[in-house]
Amino acid sequence: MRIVVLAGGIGGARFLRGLKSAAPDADITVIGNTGDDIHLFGLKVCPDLDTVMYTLGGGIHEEQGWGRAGETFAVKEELAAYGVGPEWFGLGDRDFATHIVRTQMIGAGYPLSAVTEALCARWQPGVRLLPMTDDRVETHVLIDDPEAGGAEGAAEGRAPRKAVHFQEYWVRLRASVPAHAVIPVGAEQAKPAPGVLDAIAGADVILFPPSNPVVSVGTILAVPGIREAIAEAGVPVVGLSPIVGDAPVRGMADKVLAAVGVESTAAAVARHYGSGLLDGWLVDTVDAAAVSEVEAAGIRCRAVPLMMTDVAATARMATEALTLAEEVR
Ligand code: GDP
Ligand code: FO1
Ligand code: CA
Repeated sequence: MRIVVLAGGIGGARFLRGLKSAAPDADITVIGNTGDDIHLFGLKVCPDLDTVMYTLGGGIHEEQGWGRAGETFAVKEELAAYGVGPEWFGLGDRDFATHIVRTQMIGAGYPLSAVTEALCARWQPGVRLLPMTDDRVETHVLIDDPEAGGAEGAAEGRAPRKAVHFQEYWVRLRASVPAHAVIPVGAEQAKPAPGVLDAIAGADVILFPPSNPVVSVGTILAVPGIREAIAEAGVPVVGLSPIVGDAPVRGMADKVLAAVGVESTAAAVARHYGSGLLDGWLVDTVDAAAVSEVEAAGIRCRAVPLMMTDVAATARMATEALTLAEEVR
């Protein structure tokens, strides 16, 4: 069975570990979000690709969910001693090596997809990991800026606003201020990476893990051609809710969902994807009351436990998703 999964970072990576356990013989292609990518210290950092690679390859910091296990921060401390920041982004020494290899290969002319394949040759994630695009896409978040616009902006009735990189919104600001808009800068001009559209067209089933619907799955769908290919693949598309009990299990999905005018409920996220894209949707048992609302929107829905507490529980979620896919096929 050929399974295509659209993945962000932690939610996507943990789900994939369960999926691999539930379907050990499946041929799994992961289309990874690169909108979180950031250039720091001259290096290209791809948090979501690395989170998937390290998690499936056994190198992840388990409790944290991102970055390397057994990490040290000598380089970060030395940079800080030179007064070179940003000090708010924690790049560890082991992780730095990944970004150095990646940046070196890109400088030598390799596309990100080829670089990712080379990095995965070491980690052996057991899936084919493709970036959504080889082109540069950077998610920015529009926030209030009391220092900009000044009297002129205020006189015109304009709220002074500024765009910050998604990592600045999340890691520096901890999503503590409202997000007015989420902009995947460069997405409109981006092309799907080699292999992405072929994987979708050749899939037997397409899964949306419990990844962030706006800044992970939403960004992948913003690359022209990907949403269309999924809708036209003619195979079951099944998603799992990252919202449990009207709140994200972790992270800032509530903030970025508000920015796109979507309530933080399992049903609202299903309706946001829509029946044109989604055939099936899993909500957590605490959200069982949402099932009828989702089905009324033309999406087959089941309530099952959706907490990824360990690999066995996550494998049961993956099995439920594949079972629902067979039901809607
Ligand atoms: P990120 O890039 O690291 O933010 O990871 P993803 O976008 O792949 O996934 C983030 C989403 O995973 C968040 O919105 C969380 O609510 C969701 N999530 C994390 N752990 C769980 C879990 O155990 N169950 C469910 N249903 N969602 C989860
Ligand atoms: N998340 C944090 O909360 N603080 C950090 O300092 C941080 C550093 C970091 C470095 C490499 C990497 O791959 C991920 C890192 N993350 C950090 C996680 C990252 O911001 C998130 O996983 C996602 O991009 C959010 O979707
Ligand atoms: Ca992410």
